[in-house]
Amino acid sequence: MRPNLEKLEQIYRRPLFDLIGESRRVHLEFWPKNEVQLCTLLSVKTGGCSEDCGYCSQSARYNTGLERQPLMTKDEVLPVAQRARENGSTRFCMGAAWKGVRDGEQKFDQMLDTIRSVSELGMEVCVTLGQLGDTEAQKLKEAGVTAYNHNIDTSPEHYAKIVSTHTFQDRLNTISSVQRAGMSVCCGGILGMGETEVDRLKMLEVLCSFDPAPESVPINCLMPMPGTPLEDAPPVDIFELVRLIATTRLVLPKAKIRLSAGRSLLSREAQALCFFAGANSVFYGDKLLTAENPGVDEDRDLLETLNLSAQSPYSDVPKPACLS
Ligand code: SAM
Ligand code: DTB
Ligand code: SF4
Repeated sequence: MRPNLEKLEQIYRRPLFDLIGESRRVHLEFWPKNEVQLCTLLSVKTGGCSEDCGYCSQSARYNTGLERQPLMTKDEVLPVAQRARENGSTRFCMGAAWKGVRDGEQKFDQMLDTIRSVSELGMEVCVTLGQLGDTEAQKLKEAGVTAYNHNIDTSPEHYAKIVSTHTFQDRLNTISSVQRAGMSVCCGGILGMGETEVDRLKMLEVLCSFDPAPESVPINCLMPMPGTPLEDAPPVDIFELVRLIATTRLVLPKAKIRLSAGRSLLSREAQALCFFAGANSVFYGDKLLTAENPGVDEDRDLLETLNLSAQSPYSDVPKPACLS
């Protein structure tokens, strides 16, 4: 389904209980098992980024007090990935504070080497390294990347108010390279950057135009970072978040919808409503890239209370002992 803005608005503006009732029905049709995908994030290169994304603690343009960390070695990354797997994560996502990567660069070769080793652990491997072209995408795919995360973050119109060092079209070009290489696309955005609800639906309209459709859609709520232009942005209204999740579930029924950054700012009840409306994936582990996330124990307790279980990626990968 490729809904236009008018159709998306019609869905989004339905009475709340009609909307989430319908999204729950569709959710159960495509995802009948009451499961949530657990993904662990690791920032493999932190801070000092050339870009000026107004929400990001890692931009070198702002004094955010963040300590920079150079690219982690394979030997540093592997134990973290192993622990994530033992904790029940089925997707491991490595993020780097880069504008992008180019074939031939030492840092790209180092990443490829790390990816090859991580992919042997049997988890889905996702990376988010910024801009890339066809050659880089092909090499990442060959190294074992299953999904590439590259968010469009907001509407095409609002994007230029948040970032000036690259364009919305640059983001789309990278996504096209990822698709040509045959990797899954993980693409979503951030709520709470001063955009309107219509901007959010315009972002969703773009996501719906992707061919193939995005395999996963992270929905982040802005975590205001001290020192960034958006440090004082007000929190996202929970019912607006729930409406967007429900609308996304209805128009992208097969996507994993990841309740992403900002979960530590939501109550257990608010998160429950998001899962009911169609979210079926989270970042799992005490830390996102630089910001905090609910603790593993807290999340285990929440999932148990809501009778949700961890989703397995490939049926032939044995479940870690702690979950069997
Ligand atoms: N540098 C790469 C890029 O920009 O694609 C990868 C890392 S970047 C930190 C990945 C995504 O994290 C961003 O596109 C944005 O959606 C999300 N993000 C970053 N800072 C955030 C914040 N303060 N609150 C919510 N989401 C954030
Ligand atoms: C995504 O959509 N959210 C993640 C992941 N993709 C890379 C990143 C969230 C970052 C939150 C802020 C931080 O930790 O600095
Ligand atoms: Fe750099 Fe990515 Fe942060 Fe933008 S979002 S400043 S590209 S790390």
